[in-house]
Amino acid sequence: MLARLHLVRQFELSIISCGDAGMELGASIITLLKSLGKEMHKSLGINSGRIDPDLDKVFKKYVSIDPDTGGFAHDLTSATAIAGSSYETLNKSIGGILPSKNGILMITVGGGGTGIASAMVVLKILREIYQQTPPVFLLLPEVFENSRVHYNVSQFLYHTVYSNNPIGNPVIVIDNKATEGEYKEPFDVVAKRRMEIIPKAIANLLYSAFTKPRYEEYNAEFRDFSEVIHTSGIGVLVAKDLENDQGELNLRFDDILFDSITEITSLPREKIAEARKVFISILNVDMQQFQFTVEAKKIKALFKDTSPYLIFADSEEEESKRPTLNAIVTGLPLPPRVIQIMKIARESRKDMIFKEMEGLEVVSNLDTERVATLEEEIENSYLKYS
Ligand SMILES: Nc1nc2c(ncn2[C@@H]2O[C@H](COP(=O)(O)OP(=O)(O)OP(=O)(O)O)[C@@H](O)[C@H]2O)c(=O)[nH]1
Ligand SMILES: [Mg+2]
Repeated sequence: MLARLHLVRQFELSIISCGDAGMELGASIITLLKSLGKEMHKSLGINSGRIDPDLDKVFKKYVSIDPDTGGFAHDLTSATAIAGSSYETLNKSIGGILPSKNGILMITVGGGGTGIASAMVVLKILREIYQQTPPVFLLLPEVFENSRVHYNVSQFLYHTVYSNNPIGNPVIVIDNKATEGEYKEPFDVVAKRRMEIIPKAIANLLYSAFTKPRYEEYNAEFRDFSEVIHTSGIGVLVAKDLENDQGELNLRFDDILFDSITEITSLPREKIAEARKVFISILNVDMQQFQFTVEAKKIKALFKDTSPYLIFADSEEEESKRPTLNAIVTGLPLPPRVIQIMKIARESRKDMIFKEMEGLEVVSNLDTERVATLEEEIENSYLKYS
């Protein structure tokens, strides 16, 4: 195989983080990248309430859509009305943080009222004024969380991905749902762990995309990463340690990757193989050439319509150089996990949803009948895949 020339570009990333969870994720990504020697110069935090001094140090710009409220208790109706009135303020701040043509812009958000409402305004501004539809990293709620959060996330996914005329941003979902190994742990422990693992995975992926590969044959880079995260539809973020607590390595990359995506999406293997784009970074693995070649080939053979971009690299972390596999897989068939969230939202909030929709500016152009049949439609379209 002919190795192409690997160009290590200048690192240029802008991030817009909405709501408490979105800002926490964004702040950790920025801080981690800085510790890896990749400084970000353009970032915007959006929240309600006054700025948290610790976060203020991290974000270059901050907008509060309502300084007098500490949050909207996940209420999308009130948050949407207020976020909409911040259109001009947000527009000014967004104009100042956009990256150049070669840079990457990304958005982070959780399912709260402030986060989802302001993210919807941000996406509107980016599309209307700047003709951009950057990727959104969306934190999905655990199944027993407040139904409002499920409703917010459903609304967001509907408008960005599933409606007849979607805004069109790729949505890369990251999940609060406990994995098999986590079911016995309390939710706050799992939730806290997510806030550590997710930013770390995103930082690692970005770091890899902008760094020199260890092997020239597996030399995924910035433009591949950019292509993958800009592929429309639903994507997932994979974050796996390859070493267990006893220091044993698991090098079955294909199983690790597929099991992890199955856990997040509930999609079966053959459906995951239909993903349109895949970027995989394997960091800090020290192994014989023939082994990684075999493993890499296995991964490449597993995806039907795409050949994954793959990079083996070393991080510049000072303390622990843990072997890790991180990936972003985009353009997936409709994940059952998304249907589950829409179902929870609909079952518990059907009446509320219709009442709320009457007052919602952002969704006022929604066809209510269509929303009512959305779940059924989605299930039917899912049948194709099951
Ligand atoms: N894993 C994890 N998830 C969190 C955490 N905080 C919030 N979330 C997720 O984000 C959702 C709530 O979003 P927030 O970001 O707190 O809400 P907000 O955007 O500030 O909006 P308000 O409702 O107005 O406060 C929760 O239902 C969780 O799913 C956290 O510390 N860890
Ligand atoms: Mg909040």
